[in-house]
Amino acid sequence: MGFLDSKKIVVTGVASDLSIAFGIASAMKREGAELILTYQNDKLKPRVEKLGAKIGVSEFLPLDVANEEEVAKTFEEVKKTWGGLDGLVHAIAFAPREAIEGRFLDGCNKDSFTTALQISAYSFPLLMRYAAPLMQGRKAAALAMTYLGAVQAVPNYNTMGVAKAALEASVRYLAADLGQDGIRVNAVSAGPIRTLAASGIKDFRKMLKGFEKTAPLRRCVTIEEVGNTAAFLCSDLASGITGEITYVDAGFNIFSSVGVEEDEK
Ligand code: 0WD
Repeated sequence: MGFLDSKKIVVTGVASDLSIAFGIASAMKREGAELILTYQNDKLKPRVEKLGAKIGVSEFLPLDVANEEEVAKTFEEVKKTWGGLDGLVHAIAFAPREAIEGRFLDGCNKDSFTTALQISAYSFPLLMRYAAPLMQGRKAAALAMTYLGAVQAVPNYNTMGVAKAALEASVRYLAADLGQDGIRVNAVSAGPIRTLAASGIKDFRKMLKGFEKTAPLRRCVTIEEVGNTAAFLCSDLASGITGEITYVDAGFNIFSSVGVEEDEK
């Protein structure tokens, strides 16, 4: 018996075995959930199918959040397959390279800003527009992935930080809106983890080193730890929690290094 037994959950954003979404899917599967994994394009399809097979998942659907027609079709397929939906995991982010390096204003133009906001933030309410009708009356839950750069100015994170702020606000507005339908909406704010997306952020390694020195637990977090928290938040164990941003970051966000000598940091 797992705490997600008989829950039917769509997980987006599995791109490699380092992906946070892979940690989430593994934890959810272990706790008894039935999963559909989505893949962004045909090139990624075989890779996602292989990763699914590793954890006993055999249902896959295409989903590029830049294409609303495809989003609509994907949820039609979910309806055909399951009749309804108990959970949705949004683990998707993208920003053009110039928007996640150097000085904020140098890389922030109309195109990079619009793309980052569309793919990384708007996509969550977009998915929920199609998912929510399938989630009615089922104690369903949705979850998004965010980062500290939403609430603090983190070097190089730049326009992605603006997108994550919009994503976190969307979590609260969706929670307020969908609570009356019994749908909960939360986010996990994870500490930095080396993944494909993270490798696009300038000086990411340096960030990891600084993080390990400063975080109260003196280490980084793993996709397994994020996965366990995500599984809990999507389960009935978290039935009283909605609209929350839960930090899984070894305590980094609560600590201020003001007053710590430079060589101790
Ligand atoms: O340190 C980190 N890695 C953190 C990541 C710390 C805190 C939060 N996050 C967030 C990310 O911002 C993202 O929202 O977690 C989520 C998952 O990120 P990840 O696991 O770090 O990244 P990755 O394994 O690269 O998966 C993100 C995936 C894409 O992978 P690639 O590497 O191919 O860009 O997002 C998907 C894609 O599979 N994706 C899309 N899916 C559908 N439609 C789209 C799209 N248009 N664009 C990207």
